[in-house]
Amino acid sequence: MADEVAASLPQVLQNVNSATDAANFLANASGDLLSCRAMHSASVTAAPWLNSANDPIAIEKIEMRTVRLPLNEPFETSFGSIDSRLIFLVSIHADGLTGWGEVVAAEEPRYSYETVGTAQHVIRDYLAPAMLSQPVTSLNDLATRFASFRGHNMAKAGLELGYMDLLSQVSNQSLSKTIGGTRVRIPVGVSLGIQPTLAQLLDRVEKYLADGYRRIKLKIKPGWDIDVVREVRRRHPKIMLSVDANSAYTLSDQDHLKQLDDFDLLMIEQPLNHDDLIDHARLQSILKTAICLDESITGPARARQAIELGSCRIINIKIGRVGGYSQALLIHDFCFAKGTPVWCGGMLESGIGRAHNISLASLSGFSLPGDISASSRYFSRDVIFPEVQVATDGTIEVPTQPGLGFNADIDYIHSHTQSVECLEAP
Ligand code: OSB
Ligand code: MG
Repeated sequence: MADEVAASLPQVLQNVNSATDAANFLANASGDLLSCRAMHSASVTAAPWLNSANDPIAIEKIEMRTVRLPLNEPFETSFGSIDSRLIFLVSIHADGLTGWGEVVAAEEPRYSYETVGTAQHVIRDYLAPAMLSQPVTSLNDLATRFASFRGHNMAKAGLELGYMDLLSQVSNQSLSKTIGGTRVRIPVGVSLGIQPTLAQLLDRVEKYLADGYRRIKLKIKPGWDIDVVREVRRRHPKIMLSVDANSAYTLSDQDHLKQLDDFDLLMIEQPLNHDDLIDHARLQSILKTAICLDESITGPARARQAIELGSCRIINIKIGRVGGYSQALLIHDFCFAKGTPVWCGGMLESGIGRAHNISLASLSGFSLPGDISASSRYFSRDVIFPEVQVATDGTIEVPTQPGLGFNADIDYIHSHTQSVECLEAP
């Protein structure tokens, strides 16, 4: 098994040779994972995203832009319902090229403490000046500059995304290839919000299964859980089915949650508090079903702790939540070495964030279907062309063109823009 894992690891990730190496790697890092990883990989030339073989990139301008897109249908979770998405795009300009990124923060601090407003502030006043102060030599260089600012992972990630699109264009290779991705197509699932009625939910399930999606995830909350899941499972005995509670329960609900063990679920995502690991470990010890952590995994150290404590058996990686590609790659490497399956979560991204998720999910460790749906699942028109499409076998093709592999639809973006702010090199 270990050999199999090693054999399928891309060259760029082979600097983590075993689970023990990976564990030491994260344990020793205590607060400075990046420099640790940089040291570790100093001799690995096939890691352009860490220590770039390219000339340093002198960023001339960073543009922050908000764009409001209506959602095809309201999206309801245990923390509320939204019917439009304020998309926060960043573009990074250098040498006549533009790299695109997305800050996935929402308007209100419900899923995370970050909001569009806090991210604008932190990028404007701290991260952009750090990025513009001198040419960026590598992803590691950028991440090291950002590491001196605490938290605000979605803000950091937005800029790392834009930088990685730009770096891939400069290197004339796909983003997937730049980060060591190996998959040519990625399997995907769909996340279904809480519906007004069970009949409407059952309709949605039918529709997305007919579209080919490989896994159905149901949002749950107290009052919309056991009976709903029982009925979906009764009608679809064989499908890959999971649930996501977005922290709607406490440990005192353990007997209630234990009933979910009857439905052969792939996982129960984030049942307990958003920053908890301890109670999840207690819950996992009494559940047959795997717990998957989303909100609680805010970075590589938390991923290591969650696995060591037995807080979960599966990890959801969102580039925004963990602070960018630098951190997502570390978590991926670690989980891969430990044999913990990971999958790529979603944040109702526009096509820009969605395209980055596709590249991330092309890494070998992403063995479970991601929450990466077609553009049309959320938006009647997306900000990129071509749109993201899901084939009838429930997979999305990983682009091979240089950079993101999708084009920003500038006219459409401009027509829906709410605010623009330009940050320039001194
Ligand atoms: O918990 O995974 C989540 C959307 C917004 C915030 C948090 C979550 C979600 C989703 C939808 O479940 C995933 C997607 O399709 O983008
Ligand atoms: Mg979730």
